[in-house]
Parts: sequence; C-alpha cells; structure tokens
Amino acid sequence: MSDKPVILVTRKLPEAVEKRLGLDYDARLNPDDALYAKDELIERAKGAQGILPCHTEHFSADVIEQLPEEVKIIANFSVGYDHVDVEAAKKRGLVVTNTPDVLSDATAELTMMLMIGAARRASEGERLVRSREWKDWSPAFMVGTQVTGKRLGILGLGRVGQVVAKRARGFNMEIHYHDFQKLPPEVEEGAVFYENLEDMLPVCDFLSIHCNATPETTGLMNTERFALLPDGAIFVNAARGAIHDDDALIEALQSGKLGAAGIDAYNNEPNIDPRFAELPNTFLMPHIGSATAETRDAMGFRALDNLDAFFAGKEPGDRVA
Ligand code: 8YV
Repeated sequence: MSDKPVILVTRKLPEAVEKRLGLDYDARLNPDDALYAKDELIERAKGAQGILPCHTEHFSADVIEQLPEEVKIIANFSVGYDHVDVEAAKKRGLVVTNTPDVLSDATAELTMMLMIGAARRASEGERLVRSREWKDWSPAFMVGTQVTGKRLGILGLGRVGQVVAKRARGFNMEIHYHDFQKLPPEVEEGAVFYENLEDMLPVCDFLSIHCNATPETTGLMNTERFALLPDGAIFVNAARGAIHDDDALIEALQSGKLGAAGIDAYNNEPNIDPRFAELPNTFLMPHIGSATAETRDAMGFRALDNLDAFFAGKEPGDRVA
C-alpha cells in the first residue's frame, strides 16, 4: 500500500494534470468522466484524504455532513465555489480551495465573444448559412448593434471583470462598474464607479456580469433592474446563472427591452429554461468560459499546488474555507 495521500478526482482532468497528480498522490481517477450523484460521491470518498471536484459536484451541508471523516480538503478545479457550502465546510474543519487568476483571460475572451456575438446576431447568421437558407443580401440584412465606443457596465470589477475592461477598451468602450467598494485608480484605469447598481444601469449599453454567486447576488438582475437599462441594451453573463432571474431576463428579451443577450452561465445547467433557445436574440454557449487547453491545464496545476501545500502542512494559497 502506498503512503501517498488518496485523492478522489471526480471528473476526467487534462492528461498533464493527471500525470502530475499520479506522482505525488494515490489518485482515484474517473477515466469515463461519469457524473457522480450524491450517494456515489460520498461512497467513493471513503478512504480519501482529499477530493478534487469540479462545479458539477454539489457539496451541500447535507453532503458535507455525510463525507467520510478522513476527507480533509476539497481542492476545487474552479474559481467559483458556490457549489460548496462554505459555512458547513468550516464547521466541519474541511479546508476548501479554488483556482483564481488562471482562468481570467479565457473567461474574458469568451465574454467578448458573447458581447460581440449577441450584438452582431451571430447565432442567427450562423444558422442561416448552415441551413442554406441564406438567399439574398441587402443593406437592411442582419443589421446588428455596434460594440465599438459603447458604454459597458461591469457588475463586479474583480479578476475577470478587470481583464474584460482591458479587452473592451480595445473596442474604445467606456467602462462603468459597480462593486462593493471603489477600487484604486491603477485598477480602475478610468472606469467610473457606482456605489449603487441602480445608478449604473441606465448608462449600460452593455451589461456584463462578473460577480460571485452568493445569497446577496442571487436574482440580482430582476425585472425592476432590467427595466433600468437603456432600451435595446445587451446583457452578458459568463459568471453564474444565479445572478439573473430567468423569467425577468426572458421577458426583457421577448419585449425588446433588451436587444440581445450573450449567455454562458445559466440556472439549472445543463437543463436550462428552453425559452432561451427559442429566442432569436440570444447567443448561447454551454458554460465554456475557461475551456481552453492552456487554462484547463493551469486550473489543474493550481488545484494541485493547493493540495501540495495542504499535505506539506502549509496554508494553501487559494484557501476559501
Ligand atoms: C469551470 C467555472 O469550467 O471555474 C469556474 O468557476 O465556472 C468554469 O470556468 C468550472 O467551474 C470547472 O469546475
């Protein structure tokens, strides 16, 4: 028997990550990438000192309570950790870590794609070409909204939000933001701060969500707040679906209050509200913000750095509980 710590890895990870994992740990891998339901997750955790999960595994208070005693750390392969009940973990003395920084570029890239794809009617255009239904061209054909020079509101100017602001400046966008507090000038780089979200919404030609999903931010974008946006505004969410209320968002898209939406993060993934797919003015991606080969390797290595620190008796760099 090996004396290496046993780590339950819930999903198939990049090859280089699994290779490094195998050097220092007794890794229980998931080569078929099967999705473990609650009971299976708890069962498979027996004898493991650590778990390396993705956001697809839910560590509710109930699951945490039933985890075997020997499990000491949950080293997430994700920056978001809304799938873990952090208070329940703290209560049990479980260490929880995440993978910040390494996915900011990839997620900001996808955000720009959502913004441009929604504004320039990418879904409609692609469908026309692929279905061979494209028959004609005219000056009025597939006219969208210009991104260049518009006002972009960023809800949460954190790691990802800051990279989005930089990329958007490349399109001469004017950056506005709402966060818990005003950030230092070197971070703001000229962005305009709003203490109240409600004061920012009327100036957002585009609104992009980059805050964490917490009880305070859940359902933040509701009917009243969508109504405060300029008519025809474009809504982008590559963070978490929990931040927007599905009914409110769909109604705003149906009524034309919103011109379009670019979405990568939904409520109830992957069984999302079917109305999103029926709307012509949505540009939809399946939660792939961090899905680049470079970033997925970096996320895995970051999770391993956290495990290494923990099992060396040190404080993991990205401890959130
Ligand atoms: C990941 C994400 O794909 O890191 C996050 O919080 O939302 C995604 O980019 C996913 O969470 C991996 O577990």
